Amino acid sequence: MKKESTGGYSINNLGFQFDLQDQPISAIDIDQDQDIDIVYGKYLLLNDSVFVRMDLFPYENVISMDWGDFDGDHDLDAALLAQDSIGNYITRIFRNYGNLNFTPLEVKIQAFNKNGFIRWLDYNNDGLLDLATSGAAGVPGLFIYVNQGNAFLRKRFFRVTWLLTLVIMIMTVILISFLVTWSMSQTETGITLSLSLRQILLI
Ligand SMILES: [Ca+2]
Ligand SMILES: [Ca+2]
Ligand SMILES: [Ca+2]
Repeated sequence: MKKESTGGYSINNLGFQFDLQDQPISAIDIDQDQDIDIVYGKYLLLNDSVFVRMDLFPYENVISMDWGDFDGDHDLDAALLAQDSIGNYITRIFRNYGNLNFTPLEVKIQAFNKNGFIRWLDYNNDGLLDLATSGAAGVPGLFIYVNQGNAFLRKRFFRVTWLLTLVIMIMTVILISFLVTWSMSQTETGITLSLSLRQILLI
């Protein structure tokens, strides 16, 4: 491990080289030994006096990753957006069974065809972590998978296009109201002019 010092920080080069330089980084105590470990993309750097690198997830490119105890068993589970070796985009929950055993859940989760983002959050404040993902499956969207307990997740989703449609509808209503008002004012002006002309002619 190389060390250098700069501006109050000391830099430790862990000495690892990776194929990709833009992978998400997490710092968690994955083996619960009180030492913080590092997850970089698909790799685990296990902190065991020195960092030991090992494969953790079966993907080449991890796009977004988050950790949360969605099943309440006091260990952190992973949610990933990733690409496999042939470029397929995958959204997956990996349940932590301990001893570095992470197993993908058989939960149908939206697969995207572009980059996205993933986060655990308690969407409905019921104490169970839900999963929020953004991505594009035809059109960009935000999806929330509501944790029903017993490791069962149900999908709900909000499409960006719905909001766009609502904005277009509101703007259309405003435009029609404006046109009707303008048309009525034109009609009233025409009547006024007509009456004025008639009055003039009568005079
Ligand atoms: Ca550890
Ligand atoms: Ca857990
Ligand atoms: Ca919840």
